[in-house]
Amino acid sequence: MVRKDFGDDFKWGVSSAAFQTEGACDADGKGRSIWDTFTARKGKIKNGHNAREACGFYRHYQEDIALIREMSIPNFRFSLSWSRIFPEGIGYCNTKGLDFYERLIDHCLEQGITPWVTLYHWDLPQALQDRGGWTNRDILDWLEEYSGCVARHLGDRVKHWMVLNEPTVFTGAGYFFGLHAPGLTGIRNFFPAAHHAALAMGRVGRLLRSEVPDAQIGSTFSCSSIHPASERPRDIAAAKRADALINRMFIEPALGMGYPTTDLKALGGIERCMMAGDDALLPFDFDFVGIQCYTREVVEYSFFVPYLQARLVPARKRKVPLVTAMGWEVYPDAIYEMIRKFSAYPNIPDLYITENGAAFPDDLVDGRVDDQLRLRYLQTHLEQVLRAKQEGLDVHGYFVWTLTDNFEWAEGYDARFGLVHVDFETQRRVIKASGRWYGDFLASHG
Ligand code: GCO
Repeated sequence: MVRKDFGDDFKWGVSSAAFQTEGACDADGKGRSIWDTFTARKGKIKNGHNAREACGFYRHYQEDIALIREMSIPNFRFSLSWSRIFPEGIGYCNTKGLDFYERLIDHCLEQGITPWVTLYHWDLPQALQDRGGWTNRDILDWLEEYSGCVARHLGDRVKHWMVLNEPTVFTGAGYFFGLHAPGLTGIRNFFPAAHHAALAMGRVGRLLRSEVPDAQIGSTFSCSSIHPASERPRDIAAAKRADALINRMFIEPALGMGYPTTDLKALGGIERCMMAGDDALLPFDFDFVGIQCYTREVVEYSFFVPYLQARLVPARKRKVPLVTAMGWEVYPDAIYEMIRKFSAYPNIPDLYITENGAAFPDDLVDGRVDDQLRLRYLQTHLEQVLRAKQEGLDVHGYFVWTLTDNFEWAEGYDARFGLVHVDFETQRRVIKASGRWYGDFLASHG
């Protein structure tokens, strides 16, 4: 497998997110986000870690862009911190915060790296959460104010935009399970948050299209290949419900198909959050869809799980040959299966893999990290992307998650996903063997 096999137009990149990397949590007038609040709460993050410093990307961005260049990676996906730009979420715009992104984007472009910007990667301004956050329909206006401002300032240079990162995860983990910020639980919070997130994609998509008419506009979706635990009809039906929730709930309304309520009756509740005319506001003709796939899930029927009546059988219990530090099964076919699944939608726009990667425990020995498991993970997943491409499926790019080891949400700093190792005491960076491999792969034109 060589780079050329993917074609000359295929977009290669690496992805990251503001809260996980920037640190500088109150520098230059930045406001607090729900993740600043959540990480300060006892028992929410493994080992009590927080992201006040993270990888110090706010100060080290030039060094990190030099690493991207060193690895010959042509595209860099990162997110903007809303509360850096609007400390209170709306109203006063903090030019120092905006200036940081101006510098970052200019520096990318000077170095020949194309910036891909995610508007919302989970760090909602706390001031807006105090007014209900995603459960309040006003979020659509708030998000529009912020997005319009950044599109007007950065749209002359940024031509690839993503509205949301993984709505399933931030509404599910943040507003149903309480495992992520803002730590709310129950369908009372989840359904309105989810419906507003679904509406946000269309609302902001239309805004970006008018502010930056020559931009490519997308949004990103988490997905996992879903396999029933057995051939028993009740496991097959359980897998179908899990698929509706995990893979279909946000992409289908965006494509104009509505929520997948036929296969997951419990989702009916979300329709009670709908106002007259919402049906027409949910769809948007995105230029691209980012799919983010790491693993598969095996699903069995469970009487005890409310609403879903299904549960995921943990990889460790299934005795699979290899799991990552997140406890996720290494199952490269999943990414192929997901490209197939998304390609099958009749009106699907261009597909990109906007995230794929793996956390493994790394050892820094004599200034090197020989992370063969991660290297192999990336190779085998890319082979599956190539397989999809060779079968004529429409996939246009691949972005590794992630550039540097960083703050992995509730897992803190233990789960290292980077192509680049970070010593969080000294902020020293070392390109791992996997990063060297990716760099050599990209530099050799086959
Ligand atoms: C996510 C994010 C990333 C994660 C990555 C590994 O979707 O969870 O986009 O922020 O760090 O997926 O879990």
